[in-house]
Amino acid sequence: MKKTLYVLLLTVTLLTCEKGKKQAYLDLDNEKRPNIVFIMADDHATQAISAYGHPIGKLAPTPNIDRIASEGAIFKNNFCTNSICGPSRAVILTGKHSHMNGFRMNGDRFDGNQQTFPKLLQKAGYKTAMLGKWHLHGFPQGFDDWKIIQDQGNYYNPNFISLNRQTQKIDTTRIEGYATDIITNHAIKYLEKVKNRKQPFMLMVQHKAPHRNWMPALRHLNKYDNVKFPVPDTYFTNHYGSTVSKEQYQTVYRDMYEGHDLKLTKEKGSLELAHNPWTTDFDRMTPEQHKAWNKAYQPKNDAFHDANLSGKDLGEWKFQRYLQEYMATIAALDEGIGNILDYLKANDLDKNTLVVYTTDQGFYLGEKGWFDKRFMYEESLSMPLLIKYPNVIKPGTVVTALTQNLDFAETFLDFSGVDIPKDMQGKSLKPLVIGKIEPDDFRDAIYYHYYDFPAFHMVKKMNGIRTKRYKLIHVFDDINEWELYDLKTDPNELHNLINDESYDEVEEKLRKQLVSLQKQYNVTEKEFKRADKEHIKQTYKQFERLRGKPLTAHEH
Ligand code: SGN
Ligand code: CA
Repeated sequence: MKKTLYVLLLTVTLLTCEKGKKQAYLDLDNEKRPNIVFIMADDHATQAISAYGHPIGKLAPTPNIDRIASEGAIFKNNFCTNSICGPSRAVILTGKHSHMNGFRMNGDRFDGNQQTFPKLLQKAGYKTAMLGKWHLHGFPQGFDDWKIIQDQGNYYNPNFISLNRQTQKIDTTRIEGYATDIITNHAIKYLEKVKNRKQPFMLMVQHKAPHRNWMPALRHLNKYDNVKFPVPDTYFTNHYGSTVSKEQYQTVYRDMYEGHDLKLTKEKGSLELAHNPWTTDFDRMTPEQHKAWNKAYQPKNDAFHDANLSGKDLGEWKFQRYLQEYMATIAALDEGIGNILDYLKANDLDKNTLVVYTTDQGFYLGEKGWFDKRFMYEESLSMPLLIKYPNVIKPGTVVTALTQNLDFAETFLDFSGVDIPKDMQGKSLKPLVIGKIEPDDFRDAIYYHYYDFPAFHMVKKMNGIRTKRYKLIHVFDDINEWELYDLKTDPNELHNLINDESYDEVEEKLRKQLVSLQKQYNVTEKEFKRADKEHIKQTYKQFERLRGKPLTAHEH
């Protein structure tokens, strides 16, 4: 009897403790459905977010983005399925790989009639809104409110497109100001509108920043002029062992257009931009904005002309100008996120709102000599992901499991108590962030598939698999080459081990895993279609011509 009583008492105590613990961080059952604020940048590298601890991020901190990590969770192994803008957005909306949602590369058109998580949330009673960069062509569906920037959009005085509810016609309006600030203001206005509603809301805030060609806000034009960013060890490299790496057109010191990308002038004393192959924001600026720009840039451009750099010095100078502008463009983004977080808190919305920060894919900040994305190497495969949801996600949570943008839709549905459709291909991250599943039990490997060739930067089509330790890449268009990397011994992916016999067993296992993932995700032969040879040749020529003549002769 005594013993039974003891066991009963123990059980009750354990249950109470377990319940207490659950109430603190684990149990959502009694919670109201959360609002969701999904904030997404464009091309924001993890190296450039101080919460990720990279030396670049430390030199140009992002304190507001970091708040999401310190108040919630940071994902250390989050990856995209296809490292390019439109496709990543389509994967996020649908929870399906590119070949299943039909948006394989930027030129494609998103079939807006298909199932997306905003539509499912809307059906479940959420108010939904989409503000900022859409980049899927066509107009957003599944949103009660939307206002999007036209195509890639502009940093200065951008055009916004929205639906006029009265006339049912599309309105295009030029809004004066800086894109990041305008999008932030739209977001805050939206929060103001919905804050007292009973219905939960899901707001997508999608910035243009820090997409090429990097243009900071006027108040930040000189922000990092005196900061010297660390030049990556791999900045000057001959890409031994990787043809696809050799044949790209995204090398900082060869492919950045002097005027367009680096904002250099033709010569000392001149205000006229050097090589600038297509029109940019400068044509949209008001005379006052242009004046402020020139005032900030002319002294530094003149100093550049005086220095008369060449060779590696010029290459390193270009790296500094690139990083200074890229990081200064991020400054307004971080401020805007701070404003949104402050607004949520001041209006008592923070407790019941899940805030997410991410971007469409990773980006090179000079690693391997590059800018842009597309490759399956770490810098462009990785995606930042930070999530906070007070009282549910424990502050300071670090998630090391292999996760993907493929999982976002499922995660939002799960947190909102909406059934995850069977045809979605990712997995909810909810059990991971609330500590209900061990990182190693979540997923063994991720699948990657890139299609956008021949196109900007000439990165050939490739697919592959990444496990916790290894990466196997198959470049299947133009050439037919396999690459194998051991991320533990070679984190910079400089030594292709595909012909190293000591890795034969690893390779065999990875090839099998790749085949099985392709089966699991329904990847058929059709996805390996190669481009026409003549078309490839002509596109190489077209981009070769666009490279223009560098200001000072330099070769590497
Ligand atoms: C533009 C950029 C490219 C970039 C693509 C795709 N050139 O064409 O550098 O790779 O967008 O970017 S630019 O000089 O016009 O900026 S994406 O993020 O939209 O996929
Ligand atoms: Ca992008």
